[in-house]
Amino acid sequence: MTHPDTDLIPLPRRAQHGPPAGGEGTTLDERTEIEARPGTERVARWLRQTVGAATGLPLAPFRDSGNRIVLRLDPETERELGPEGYRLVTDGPLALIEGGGEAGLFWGAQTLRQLLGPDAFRRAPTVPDKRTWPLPALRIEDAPRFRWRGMMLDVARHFLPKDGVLRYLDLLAAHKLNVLHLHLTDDQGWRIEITRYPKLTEVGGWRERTKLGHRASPLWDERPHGGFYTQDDIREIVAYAAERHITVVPEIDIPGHSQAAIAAYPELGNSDVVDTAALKVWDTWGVNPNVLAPTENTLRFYENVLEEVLALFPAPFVHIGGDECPKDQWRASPTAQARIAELGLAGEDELQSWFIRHFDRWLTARGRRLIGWDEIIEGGLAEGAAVSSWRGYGGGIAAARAGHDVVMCPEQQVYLDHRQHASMDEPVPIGFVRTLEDVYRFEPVPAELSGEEAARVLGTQANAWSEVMDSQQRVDYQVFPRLTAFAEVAWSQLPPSDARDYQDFTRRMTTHYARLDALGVGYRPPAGPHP
Ligand code: TNX
Repeated sequence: MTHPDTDLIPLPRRAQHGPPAGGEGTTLDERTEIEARPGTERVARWLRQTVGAATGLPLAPFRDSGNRIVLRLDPETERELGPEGYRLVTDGPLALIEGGGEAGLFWGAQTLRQLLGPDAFRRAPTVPDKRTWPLPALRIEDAPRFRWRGMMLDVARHFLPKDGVLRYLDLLAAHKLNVLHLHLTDDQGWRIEITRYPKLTEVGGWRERTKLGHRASPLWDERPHGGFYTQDDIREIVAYAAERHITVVPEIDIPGHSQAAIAAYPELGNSDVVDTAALKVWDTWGVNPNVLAPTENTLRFYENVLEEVLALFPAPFVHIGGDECPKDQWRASPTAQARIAELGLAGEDELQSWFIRHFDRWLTARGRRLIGWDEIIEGGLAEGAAVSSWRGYGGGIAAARAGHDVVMCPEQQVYLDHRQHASMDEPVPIGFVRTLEDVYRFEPVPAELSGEEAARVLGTQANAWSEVMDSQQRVDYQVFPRLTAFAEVAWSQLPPSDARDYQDFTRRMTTHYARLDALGVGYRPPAGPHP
């Protein structure tokens, strides 16, 4: 499999080392040029910007040096390994990367960076007289197991400024992950500028105070918290992601988790049951009773919101949440009950489906697809909808059997807000204990699915909820190194859980920690929190 001096993560599908299979190896130096064949210029630019900055090498466009990195798109690679597949060969003066598509080529460039050693992950050279950067002799053929390899960042509970999001896009790319799901709205904050409804961010983007620690904590910080992305910020995030072959999936959560929107526009709430004009952006955690009113006005409002969202995000999928929507207000509300009667629905669960189905049709008519948390199955799932299975595997299994696409993200396995160790010294001592090894042994496709059903599993996603992650430092600590193990699960063809070679993974992690150090990632140290 891999070789001690490469320690690639995620593991490639096939790697052969040393001559004759891999040729002699290649050394990058001041004369090394990049020969970018048609369609590969963006990857050449990325190499120049990152590897060029770290090494101080010019990596100039090809003229005729003889010593070069060749980038090309290759139809045969695409046939054999798909658009995200690549081959990488180092052979004397040539380091050749062939991509099935531009994405495959980009993942090949990520592998090349790992082969150069941890210092290739810095932003400037640290050894000024280091003039040569050897690549070992090898031949790699590689392609991902899943096409949805994602991470969700909850920027609603604690806002992560734009720079933090761009930094995470770089970290995802370094791990060959290709989906960033942005949880943009929740009870505690609305984080995306909507020009038609400015109060969503003026009012909904800020709260007066924040519950400290988990929801049972008796303390608040008594300081305002907030922030949001302007539409230009979003355009920048989406373009930066696209250059890294990452799709940004926006989430606008309905009909629950909506108190920040109701605080901004009280008519969105069930004002015949509660005084919605008195509601503020929520300062506590948990499941919130203040949900959207099932009115035409609410539908039009969110259509207008989504209109702006679609213009900003080219992703084929739009996430509409659908999770944790308590039905008590609908039960008590004459308006909601009248709506149930008028639509001939059996009850409040069907009212939730009515919301979801409406937006499924609305998105489908605009060439997009709806994805939602697994609660959207209850009361009947809209036709083309896909499901994020979070309450374990059950929702995903049911959805796959009913012919729906699924992204597996069971909270018991891949919720990165949950603690990594039983010790009370953990900075975030909440949830299930899920260690690095637990994540490494996570299997996204349940054995009980048939082949056809299993093909409905688009992939998998790790979710970083941010109730207790109030800074980039905390996010790094919770997310890493577990995201590294997750990335290998999402990309590599690993044996079944029990047979996975965790020891080999931890051996390769020794090198990978040095890469994360060079990138400035504040991961949880293997020995536990620092005193
Ligand atoms: C459940 S996952 C939630 C989130 C919380 C998370 C905390 C999901 C769809 N809902 O609102 O942040 O648990 O782990």
